[in-house]
Amino acid sequence: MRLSIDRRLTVGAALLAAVAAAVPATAHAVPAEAPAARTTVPAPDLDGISQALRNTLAAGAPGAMARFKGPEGVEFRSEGVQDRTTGEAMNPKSRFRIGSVSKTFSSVVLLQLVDEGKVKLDDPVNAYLPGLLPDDRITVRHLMTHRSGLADYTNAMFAQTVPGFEAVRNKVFTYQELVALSLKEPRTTEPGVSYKYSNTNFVVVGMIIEKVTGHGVAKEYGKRIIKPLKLKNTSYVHPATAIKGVHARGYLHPDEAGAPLVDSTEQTVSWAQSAGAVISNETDLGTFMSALLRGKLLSAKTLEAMTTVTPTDATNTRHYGLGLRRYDLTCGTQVFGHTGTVQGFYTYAFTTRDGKRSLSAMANTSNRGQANTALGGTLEAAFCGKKTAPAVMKRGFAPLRAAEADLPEHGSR
Ligand code: HEL
Repeated sequence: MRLSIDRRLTVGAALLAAVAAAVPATAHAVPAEAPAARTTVPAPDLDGISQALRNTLAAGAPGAMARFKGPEGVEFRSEGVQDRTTGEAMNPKSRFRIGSVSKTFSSVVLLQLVDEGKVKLDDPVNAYLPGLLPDDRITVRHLMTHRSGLADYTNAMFAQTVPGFEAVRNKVFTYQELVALSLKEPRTTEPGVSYKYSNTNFVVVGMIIEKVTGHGVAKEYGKRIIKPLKLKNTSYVHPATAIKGVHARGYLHPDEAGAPLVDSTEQTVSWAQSAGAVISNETDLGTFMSALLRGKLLSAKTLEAMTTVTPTDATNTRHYGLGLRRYDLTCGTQVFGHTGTVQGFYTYAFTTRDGKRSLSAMANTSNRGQANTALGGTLEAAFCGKKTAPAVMKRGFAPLRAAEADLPEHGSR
């Protein structure tokens, strides 16, 4: 049966949502039936990365780029433009908004505070922020694993894409205002019971960082991550609206088919803050994820906690740890990192568990599921290499690429 792409995404998303609801809320451990990760990683398919970028453009992105670093060195690939007005080609060194990849930065800071004995993962959030949450059972770990049940206020905020964005693009929120927006809505689950992605969790993580250190997250990201790793192109920018230096412009797709793209480059990102307001570039993201998984930022104990995952949907190929995703690719390679969606920008930043191979990819568009799915193809090409024969069916792994199975690769949060 042939379905339109939009219809296929809708059907796929509905199917994933239905099966995800059936995923049991297991303890914080990898399920017993999960197969072992493959230990040898195939050589990257660099042409495959370029093809995935071209597919991203064909799906509506003005530009897209990727950086792969492995034992053989660094490779950059780019397609299309980073500025639709000037026609400037996408520059692989350019800065861009990384959205929720910022959650991994917030998690590292929080876990360093755990390493220093200043925060305990299983303490109630209210022990650090008395009276903030209406339930003393919600712990710091629940926030970081998206199991708090705190509603994601951005669902209502961006129910209508462009009006929602324009209403907040120059707005400055306090953390408390964002939490209040969440608490106006019913909670989604009992604390700890099931995974439900919510930006609110990482707004509260930012508040804990601020309370425990006495500093805003910008200072803590700087001191603990950006300076030690010499990330020259990474900064937390809030509430200033510009992306400084050489950067890609971001283009938001309106909900209405055929409507012109909205240049969404400048915004406060105040609706996200510690959940999503970092600006970076592909090199810095690769350096960051690789250093993190190599154990350069955290103790072995907190890194183990961060990389201990539970499934986020019933495909058993997508998982979440503490502010960190694990994707199990079709060839059996497991990669850790995060994805990001902020108006005008899609990001993927992933690395192998040993930190020796990393892939960062971005497209300067958003609200275009097909483009995000196509960009996700860079991961398969980078970490699974050339596809020479149909994938062998393995227990617990998706037998086909999502596109081949009529499912979105990134269909659920
Ligand atoms: S959503 C996600 C991604 N995360 C979450 C966070 C982030 N980004 C947001 O919450 C932005 C949502 C609105 C984005 C906007 C668009 O596409 O630009 N969409 C609409 O307005 C739709 N009406 C789970 C996908 C993640 O990968 O972690 O980043």
